[in-house]
Amino acid sequence: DLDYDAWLQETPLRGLACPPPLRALVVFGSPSEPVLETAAAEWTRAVQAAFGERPVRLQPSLDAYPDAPFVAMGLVPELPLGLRELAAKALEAAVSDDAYAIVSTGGNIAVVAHTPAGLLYGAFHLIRRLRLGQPLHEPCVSSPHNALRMLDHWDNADGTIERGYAGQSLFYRGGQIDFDERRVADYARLLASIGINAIAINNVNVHPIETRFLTEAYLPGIARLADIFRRYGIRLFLSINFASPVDLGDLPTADPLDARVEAWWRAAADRIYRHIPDFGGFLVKADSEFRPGPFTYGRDHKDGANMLARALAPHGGLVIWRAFVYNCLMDWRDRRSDRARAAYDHFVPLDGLFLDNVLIQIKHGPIDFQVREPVSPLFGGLRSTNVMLELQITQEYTGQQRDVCYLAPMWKQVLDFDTHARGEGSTVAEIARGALFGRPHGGMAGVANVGDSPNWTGHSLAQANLYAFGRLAWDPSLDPAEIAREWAQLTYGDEADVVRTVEAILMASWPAYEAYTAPLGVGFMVNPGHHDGPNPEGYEYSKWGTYHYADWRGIGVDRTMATGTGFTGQYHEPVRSLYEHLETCPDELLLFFHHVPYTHALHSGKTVIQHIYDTHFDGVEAVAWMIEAWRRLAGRIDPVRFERVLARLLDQYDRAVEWRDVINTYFYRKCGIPDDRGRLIYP
Ligand code: BDP
Repeated sequence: DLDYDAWLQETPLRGLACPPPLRALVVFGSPSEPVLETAAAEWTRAVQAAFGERPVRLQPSLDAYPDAPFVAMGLVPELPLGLRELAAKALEAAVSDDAYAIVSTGGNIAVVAHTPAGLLYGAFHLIRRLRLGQPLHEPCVSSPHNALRMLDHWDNADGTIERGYAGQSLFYRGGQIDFDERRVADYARLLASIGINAIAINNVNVHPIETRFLTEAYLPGIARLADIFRRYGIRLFLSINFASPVDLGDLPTADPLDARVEAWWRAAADRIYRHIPDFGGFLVKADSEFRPGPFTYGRDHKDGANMLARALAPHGGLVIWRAFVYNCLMDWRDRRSDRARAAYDHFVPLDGLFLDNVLIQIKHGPIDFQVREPVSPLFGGLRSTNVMLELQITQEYTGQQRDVCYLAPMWKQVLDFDTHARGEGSTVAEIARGALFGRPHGGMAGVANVGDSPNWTGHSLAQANLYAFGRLAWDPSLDPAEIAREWAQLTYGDEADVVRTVEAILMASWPAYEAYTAPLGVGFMVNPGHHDGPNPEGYEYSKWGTYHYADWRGIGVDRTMATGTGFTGQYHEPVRSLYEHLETCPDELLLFFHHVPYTHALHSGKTVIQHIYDTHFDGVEAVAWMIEAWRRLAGRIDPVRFERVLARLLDQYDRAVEWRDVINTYFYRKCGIPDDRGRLIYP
């Protein structure tokens, strides 16, 4: 199954002879360094796959170059003198330990870095060039934008995955740490190849079994997982249950200011580090959606996070504390209570009070991973606190990996969004990495979209989302279309028409999904619980705070300062005014910020209701086009992969039709305004 190799295909490169330097490999560095060995092994494997020839491993020597041309991989201090100077110079400007450079000397190619991890990323870069047919010799230097490039797994010990659409967990079965070592290693190499360097291996909703992960019963198994990821430069994190001291039966309280509780967590941290010396730290969902937290004891998030941070600090561990905190028992009749406000309202008053090894992980939007949301104003609100951007790679609200929905263009908009927190240029990308406010920690986390299905992600095209997440976490300046192209070529080979078509399908997919689902930023309208498929009032009269307020006159949530919930006031100017006023609010977010009559004219010139009708028809047409485009690739993609995607696209068509008809009919019946193209018939 070629899907298993994802973007690291091992098919021979047709019609190419092995370039001479690729016939030999010389590694400069301590041979006992596992990540360095991984780098060498990956390169060797890639060359062998491409040319059927295994590079000869030459013995490094500090005074003489080998006679034959070669590829070198080396840590700067271990390099022979001339090369060392060249390498040091190339890496001069690179601040990160994970940076690498490619330098070329007299026909040879050298991948150089300050750390083994840097070499691993450099090796994968060279592999990418090889598979993309790019010049191998070209000098370059690359340094990751984000220090933390992390995946959050929402895997449960029983093997299920919360919001998982690609089978069962790769790590657990039946309440035990139980995994296929080869599979996990193959997963780790996929992640390393896109620069991922951290992984939280269990769900943020921590159940009784995973609470026991902190005990001797589970730590040896977790340490075996950590061993595998370590070889690929990936540090392991655990999601923890804030009430662990109570739930494990050790203490009567989990009050963060109780000395016994702090001592308990210190002991827990010490125990973990005995098993996993490079353990990353804790990921915490507290006081959110019925999870326990410091509020139970009249304490706040700072008290909770700092207590855990003190336990981890002696070992260099981090606390990643989620900002996804809101009252999930809201009252829809109270227009002033607005879930969108919650994260900012909770965390901004605590700015500056968190310890230096705490990061606040913020979902990109203020609500919950909808197909369209504004960027969370909390990014511009915290100045003296480490933050991290949380994205959802798993397609909970974007088609559940039955529909294709390439999310990189959405993420790119988030990263480029200018908060104006320190004037123009205060982008989320600069804030998340910690640079804008000079913070010691920062990064990006994505909720993983993989499971044990043979192609990792259920929908093969959803692999592109995982790939793009890693590439953007490394370099947010990359263009999503280019990433799509790169992914398509690495995955399906270099036939131009195939690459172009796959890129076009991917790039059309998010707009299409948005078109046939909830309109104009209003969100939700999904079936409660599993969050898939249309249900216009599924959440309208429930407690979760996700309302659209549609009645016979109009729709949308008034979040203005003038007449609404005041949410717009959480943004800096000029963003605040942009969203506050109907005249300037971008169409795609209109219903997120304003309640308007169906006859309100958009900037596009259409009325809201006609826009809804039209986009829903257009969205279905877009899926029909994707099917046609994919079908034209028959015979040019291997049949297994071709049919698998085709089946998903055909299913998507039916789903899009259902969305279209349910949403359009709903609004038609609400307002009675006919479609000006006569496509709706009142039953
Ligand atoms: C929501 C999911 C829920 C998660 C929650 C979270 O529906 O399963 O537990 O987010 O992020 O999107 O904590």
